[in-house]
Amino acid sequence: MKFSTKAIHVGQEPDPTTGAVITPIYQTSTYVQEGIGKHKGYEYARTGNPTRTALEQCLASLENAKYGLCFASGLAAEMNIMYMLKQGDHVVVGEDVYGGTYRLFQRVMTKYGLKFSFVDSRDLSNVEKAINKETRMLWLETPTNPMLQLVDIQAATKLARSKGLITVVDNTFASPYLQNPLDLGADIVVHSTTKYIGGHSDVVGGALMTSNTEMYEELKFHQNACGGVPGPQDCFLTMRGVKTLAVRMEQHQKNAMEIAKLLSGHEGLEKVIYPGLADHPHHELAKKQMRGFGGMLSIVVKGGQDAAQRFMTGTKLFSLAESLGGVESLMCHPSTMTHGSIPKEDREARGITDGLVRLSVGIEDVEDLVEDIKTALAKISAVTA
Ligand code: P1T
Repeated sequence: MKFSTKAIHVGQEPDPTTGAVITPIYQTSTYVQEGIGKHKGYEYARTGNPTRTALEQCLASLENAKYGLCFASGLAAEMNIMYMLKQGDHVVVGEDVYGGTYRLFQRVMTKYGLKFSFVDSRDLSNVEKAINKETRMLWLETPTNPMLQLVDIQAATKLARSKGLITVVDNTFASPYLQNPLDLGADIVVHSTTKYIGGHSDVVGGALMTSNTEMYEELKFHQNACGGVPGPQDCFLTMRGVKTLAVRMEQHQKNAMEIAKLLSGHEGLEKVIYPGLADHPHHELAKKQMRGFGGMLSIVVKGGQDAAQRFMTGTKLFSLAESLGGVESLMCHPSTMTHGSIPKEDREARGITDGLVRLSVGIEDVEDLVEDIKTALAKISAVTA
């Protein structure tokens, strides 16, 4: 079965009781048992809920995985993976990750005796050097948030496997429509479903997928034992969103390419970062491991925060807001918003300067988006000229 068909049908057979075409919201916390141990597969809704099961099966199919598990947020999914580790374990992390991921690892998990090395994973020799006898996991994001760097998943997982490490790939930016890390050797893929999978900026959620039965059993045990599960309404909304993922992603990336071309070489900008541009350092890798270049791009505005501010408040359609991947276009200022929890020095060393603006290009009519960006660009150049 092909991607769009899976998104619309897997896990979503008509409801056996009523024939409802759409999986109902099973708004219940518990299920009646006919006798001790005699039930229809569901006992208590933290452990399982049919609306959630449908979403878990659907999302697993989109990542070509055997198993899927859903959570209350992307960070709850990440936390569930952290429960696989124990005191003293070490994780090598590709350093350009979502600020909340950095905060979870560095400010929460270190309290429990886990250790993290943040390295530039574009060069895998940095990963190799950081591995020690306590290392258990390699954690990667690709493309990264917000610098849109790519990591060669196949080469990274080969290295990790040779050292006995679990490889986790956060696939939020690409979405399963554009990239399937498990097919390239990763053990676990994680998503903030709040983003492209949900797609409408109306629900927060997370998911992880794996084909490794042993890992799944452990992760499933922790999902129930630790409890960061989503409610059935949230699962319903996410499933409603995911049905159109393919058509949305096509439009997101078509629009993003147009905007990237418009921005490229503009006198008010220092840099335009989009994997679809031939001058992106990982353009060839993007063509190899992804099926498209996605809807995210970042720019560095000349003139620092003031100029970035003029650009970001000069638009009418692009709204200044955290998050990404919804149908509407958004802009964000990573150094003060999504990556504000990273110390300034570390942030700037990674290129997250005060002039950096991240764009989540929506699926509005591209002509309107182009006009909007042109107006905002005029606001920077009017001052820098
Ligand atoms: O927000 P939540 O659903 O908990 O997902 C966390 C998360 C995980 N991974 C990546 C790559 C992410 O981008 C995020 C959340 N990111 C934003 C809110 C943002 O604006 O970048």
